[in-house]
Amino acid sequence: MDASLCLVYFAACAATAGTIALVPAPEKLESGESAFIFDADTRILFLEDAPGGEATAHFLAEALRPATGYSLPVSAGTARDANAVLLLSGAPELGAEGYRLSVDSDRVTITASQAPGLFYGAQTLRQLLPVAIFRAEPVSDVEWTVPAVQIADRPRFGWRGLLLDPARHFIPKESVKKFMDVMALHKMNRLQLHLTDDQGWRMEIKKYPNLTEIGAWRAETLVGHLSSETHEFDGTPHGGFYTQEDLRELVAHAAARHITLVPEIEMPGHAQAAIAAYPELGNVSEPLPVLTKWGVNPNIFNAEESTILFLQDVLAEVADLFPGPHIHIGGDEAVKDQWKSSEAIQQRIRELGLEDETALQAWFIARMNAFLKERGKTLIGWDEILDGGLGQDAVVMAWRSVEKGVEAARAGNRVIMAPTQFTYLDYYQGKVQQEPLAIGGFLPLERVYAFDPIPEGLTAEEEARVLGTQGQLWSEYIPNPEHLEYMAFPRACALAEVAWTPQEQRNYEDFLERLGPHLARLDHLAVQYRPPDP
Ligand code: TNX
Repeated sequence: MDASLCLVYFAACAATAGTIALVPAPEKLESGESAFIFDADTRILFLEDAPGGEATAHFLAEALRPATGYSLPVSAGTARDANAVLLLSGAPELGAEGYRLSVDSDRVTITASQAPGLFYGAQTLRQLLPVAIFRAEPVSDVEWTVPAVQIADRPRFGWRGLLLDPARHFIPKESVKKFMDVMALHKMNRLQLHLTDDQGWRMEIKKYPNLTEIGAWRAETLVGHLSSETHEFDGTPHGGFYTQEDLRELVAHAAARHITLVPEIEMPGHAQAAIAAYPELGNVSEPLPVLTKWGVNPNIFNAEESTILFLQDVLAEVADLFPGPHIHIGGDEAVKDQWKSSEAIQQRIRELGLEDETALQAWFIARMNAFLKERGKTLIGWDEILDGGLGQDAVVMAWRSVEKGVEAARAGNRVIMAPTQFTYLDYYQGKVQQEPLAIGGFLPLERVYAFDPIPEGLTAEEEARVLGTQGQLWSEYIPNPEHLEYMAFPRACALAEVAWTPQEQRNYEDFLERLGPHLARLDHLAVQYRPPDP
C-alpha cells in the first residue's frame, strides 16, 4: 500500500473508532467514514416540536463555549440546515430517555421523543468531541471534530442514582452542583440527599427552627476510625445546613440536568440530631447532644402521636420543596432497646393492639406512607421497612444484600438495588495501607462494574419491579468535597454503565479502554478522582 494512503487510513481511524470512548457505552453505535467539524459559524437549531429543545440547545452552546471560545448561536430552526446541530422530535421507540444521534460531514442530528433523551444525546455529543472540549479555558490547537456515527441509545434502568451524605460531613451547595454536573455527564438521573442523621440535621424546616439552630451543629468530631481503641475528638465545631432557598437552587440545578433529587429524612432511627433539638421526640429524659462519633446508635424517635405529627409536618415541607415523586424516610438501623425499656412505648404498643416493637416500626412507616400518599408522593425506605409488613406501594432500597431486594420484589414492591457488596462507594477501593482512612469493606472498580442489578431467579414480573441501582457515598470518613470525588470516581463511572448499558454489551476490558480518555475529561473538569490501579 502507498504510504500516504496508509496515513490517511490511520488518520481516518483516529478520527472515528479510535477516539470514540463513550461512558456509559450506548446500546448501538455504527461508525461512518467522514466527520463533522465545529467552527465559529456552526449553529445549534431546535426544530419547533423538539421536546425541551431550546433548553438543551442552550445547555450545549454553554458546554461548548469555554474550550472552543465559540458563542454558537441558538435558534428555532425550520429547515435541516448544514453546519448545524439539529435537535428534533422523534424516535418514540427509544422511550423517554432514549435518543438517536447521527453525524455526517454536514450536520449533527439528535432526535428524541422527550426532553431527557435530547439532553442525553447532547451529553453523548460532548463525549464524541476531542476530550479537550471539557477544558475550562479556550484551546487553540484543536480541531473540533466529531466522527461520523449512527447511535441509537436508551438506558437499561430508569433509576440511575447516587447518594450524598451531607449529614455526617456537610457538603457546600456549590460542591453538590458540581457533583450533579458530573452525574449528568454519565447520564445518571437520581440524587438522594441524606439530609438528617445523628450527627446533623441539614434542611431548614420553617415550623421547627431548632432542627437547624441546634441540630445542624455538633461540638466536635471523632478523629480516626470508630473502631480505634481510644476515641479522640478534634475539638472543632462542625455543621451547616441548606436553607429552603438553597434547596430550591439545587432543585433547579438538578432539573436543568434531568436529575431528580430524592430527599431523605431518617426515622425512627438515626434521629439524635433531631432529638437534641426537640428532646420530647426521644425516649429518655436526659438531654442529648448532636452526636460527635459514628456508628449505630440507640437514640431513636418515640412513637407518640405528637411525634408522628411533628415528622409529618417536616415531610409536608419536604414534599412542598422537592418536586420529585419520591420521599425517602430512612427506616434503617432503628435499634429497639429504648422502645423495649420505655413504659410509654410499651403502653402505646398495647393501645394500638400491636404485637411488638417490630410491628410498631411497621405501623410508624405505614403512617408516613399514608401521609405521603395523600400528598401524591411515594415512600422509599431502606430494606428494614420490609420487617413487620409493608404496603406494596412503597419502594424498597435494598442495601444489606441483593437477597433483600429479591425478597421485596417477590413481595410485590418496587426495588432499587443498592447493596453494600457492589454499591457502597464509601468502602476501600485499594489496599488499606495505601488508601486514606475509610469506613472498611473493599469495593474495587472491577467489582462495581461486575454488578448486575437483576439477580437470577426472578420472574419477568418481579424483574420489572427492579427500578435500577444506586451508589452510596456515606461520609463518616469523607470530610471534604475533594475526598468525596476521590471516593466517587471512577467507581461511579462504572456504576453509570451498570445502570445504562445493556447487560450483554458490558465488558470490563472494553470499559477500561474507554476509561483512559474518559479520565482525561474528568481531569479537565477538575474532578479529583482516584487513579485506577495500573
Ligand atoms: C449503614 S446504609 C448505614 C449508614 C452508614 C453506612 C456506612 C444504611 C441504610 N445505613 O448509616 O453511613 O452503613 O457504610
